[in-house]
Amino acid sequence: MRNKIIIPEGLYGITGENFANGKTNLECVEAMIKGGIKIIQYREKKKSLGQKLEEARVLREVCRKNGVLFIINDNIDIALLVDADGVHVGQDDLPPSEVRKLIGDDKIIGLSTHSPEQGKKAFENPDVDYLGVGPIFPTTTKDTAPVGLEYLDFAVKNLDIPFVAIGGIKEHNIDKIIGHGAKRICLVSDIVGAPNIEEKVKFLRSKLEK
Ligand code: 3NM
Repeated sequence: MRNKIIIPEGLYGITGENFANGKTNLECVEAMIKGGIKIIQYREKKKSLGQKLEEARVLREVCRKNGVLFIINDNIDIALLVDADGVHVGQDDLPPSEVRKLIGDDKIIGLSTHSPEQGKKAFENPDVDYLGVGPIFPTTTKDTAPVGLEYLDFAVKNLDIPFVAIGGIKEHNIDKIIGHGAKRICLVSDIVGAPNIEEKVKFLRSKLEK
């Protein structure tokens, strides 16, 4: 059953320690929460599983204390161990229907999609709770070619499922994304790389969450 947990509209936060100018994932997450972000994904490609588990445990508690949803990127094992609210997987990870068997009906499954075909397939899969739609613009945060605004337009028009616009979105182009109809937007490097993350999040939210 889809949408047993509401995916909040507004900003969707993702960790990105490599872009955080020396700040830790914990510092970034605390600042994002102070700024008012209601959903955070722990995405960490470089650390060992043990390090990720330890970090995720701490972040999970910070999110829980603040009523913020906590999603784990890729690692279903870690999501289960820390009792995360859900997992976010990509096209090359385990299929959502298999992930569902592992994490159960009460958890959120997000899936990255990069084309109308992928989006439509995900929309038709009841095990997928929300989509990532992107990368809209070029990004150095992920090694995937940009798909442009066309796929966002397709998603707004055809995919009646919560989705997060992502990829190369910054303060200077977020108005365009909002104008095209996205209700949930993720900026990774622009947020974690900001000198004052809390203020940055508050400013971006004032544009998006009216
Ligand atoms: N997923 P930034 S693009 C993590 O299109 C991620 O699925 C994407 O980082 C997708 O805001 C992306 O720094 C990176 O461009 C987004």
